[in-house]
Amino acid sequence: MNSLLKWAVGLLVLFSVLLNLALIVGYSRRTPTCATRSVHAPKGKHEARSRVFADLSRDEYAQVQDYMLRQKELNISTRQSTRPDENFLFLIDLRVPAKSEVLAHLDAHGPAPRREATVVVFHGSTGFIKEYVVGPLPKPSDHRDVTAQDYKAELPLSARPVTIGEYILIFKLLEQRVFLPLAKVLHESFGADHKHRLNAFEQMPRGVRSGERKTWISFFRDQSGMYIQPAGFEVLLNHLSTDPSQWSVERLLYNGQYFESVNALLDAYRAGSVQKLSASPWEDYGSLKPRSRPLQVGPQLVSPEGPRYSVSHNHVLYMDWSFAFGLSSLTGMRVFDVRFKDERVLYELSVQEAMSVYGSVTPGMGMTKFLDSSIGIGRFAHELVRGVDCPYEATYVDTYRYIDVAEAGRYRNSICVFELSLGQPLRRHFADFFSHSYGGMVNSALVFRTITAIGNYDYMWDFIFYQSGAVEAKVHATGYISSSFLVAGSLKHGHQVAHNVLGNIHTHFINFKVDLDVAALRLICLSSMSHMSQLYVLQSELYQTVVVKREQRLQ
Ligand SMILES: *[C@@H]1O[C@H](CO)[C@@H](O)[C@H](O)[C@H]1NC(C)=O
Ligand SMILES: [Cu+2]
Repeated sequence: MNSLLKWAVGLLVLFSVLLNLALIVGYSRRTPTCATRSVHAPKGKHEARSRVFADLSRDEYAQVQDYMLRQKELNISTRQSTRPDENFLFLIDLRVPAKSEVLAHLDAHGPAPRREATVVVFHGSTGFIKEYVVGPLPKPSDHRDVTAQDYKAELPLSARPVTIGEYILIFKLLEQRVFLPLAKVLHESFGADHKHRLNAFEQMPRGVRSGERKTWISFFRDQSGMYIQPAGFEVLLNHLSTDPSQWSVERLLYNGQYFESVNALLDAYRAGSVQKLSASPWEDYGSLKPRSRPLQVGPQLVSPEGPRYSVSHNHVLYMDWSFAFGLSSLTGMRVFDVRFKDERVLYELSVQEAMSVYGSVTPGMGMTKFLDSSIGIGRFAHELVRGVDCPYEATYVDTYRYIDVAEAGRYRNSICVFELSLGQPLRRHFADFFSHSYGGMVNSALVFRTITAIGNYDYMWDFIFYQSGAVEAKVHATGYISSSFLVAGSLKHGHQVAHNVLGNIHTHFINFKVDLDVAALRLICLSSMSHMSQLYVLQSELYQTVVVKREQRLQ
């Protein structure tokens, strides 16, 4: 009897240990239920027909690439190191179907428009850029050249953006024809050597006349925040030819003085007829590491009953709102078929362009007008960091892109969606005259966000859907300012932000496309904003304050 009891107790203990283990393993795998599941079903239904706006999937990119490679007469290469004189498959992106076809599908239950891709090929062998439409997806069977129809002109190869393949050749040229012969100058002037490298940051446009391809390249110390670490050295590279042996360094700027060739600078330096710079120690003032520890964890966003929105494929439901979304590699994020209480209020709201125009006495920054869509805006929508870029509990969406690559890539968590409490009632009244009463309404809004880091700048793009029926398109810029080496006359074009560093004056222009479908909508749209880079090195709160104030004025 005694031994039987012992056995029973032993088995019970073993069973309880196993059960505990199973429960611990089971529960620790679950994410917190309060943020992932909604207590109430969303008001509307997800619209499957919204797929007409969906970006291409990884399979679709591969199908289009395969199709293009099968067209032997096009002789296309997909290597990332493709040379400028070869034919390179640069871009594959969704060809958004015509609005009339989409509306027939959405509203009149017409057939789904043909799903097609836009394909851009740099024909290095013939000297032209071509845009093709390839379809129908998923199994493409034909392509047509739409360059003449879409651009009303032939597009010369010189107008193409610089690809990885061309960068490889540019960096090789700089190494062999600039850094090597000038090693002593660069070491004595900037402390550059094998361990202390100089990085190139190029300016735009690449020339002043149509057909030119000449780029001023400014050099920066290879340290964190290189954009505010300028060395006093810039070169003008002519890289028009598809044969890199024909490229030439046409001018150089050293400490504010111009030279017509590398040899001319060398000779003047040796003869002592140039105002020499002497290397100062490299200081790490551009680091993003916090300067002090935060006091404690800040407030967090919590949805006790789960999210009040729902994301399915490329479609979002939120209270009275619904919309489809996508991300173009070139222009950036976009939403389509935006409905409020089932009524379409916007057919399209999309980012189109982010331009910045700079002033400087130095040629690099002085010439610069960045037209970011020419490099690609959506292309730089990288992973968003939970709890910093978006709230922890936000919904994160992956995107897939094909631009200047050998195969389509996945960009994890590059879009986030969340509902935000606005911290102020939508409306309220407290009656203290005649009678006493109070009525107030909590206010919150849905945020659809991407952040694109285009070189020095990080643009934080928000489309915000308010319960009042308003939509806001908003952008904040952060990251690093663009800077140049301080020379005589520089201070007319900005403010000094560090030793020998000028934060150049500049203006941002931001363009959105708004295709409004009803008159009743209150739409807040920023079309342009400007600011001067003032007395700060990192763009931070101060900068945001400036932007927010301007936004308020525009509203
Ligand atoms: C195709 O392009 C390669 C370079 O990528 C070239 O060597 C070859 O001659 C081309 N073939 C034809 C048929 O044009
Ligand atoms: Cu700026």
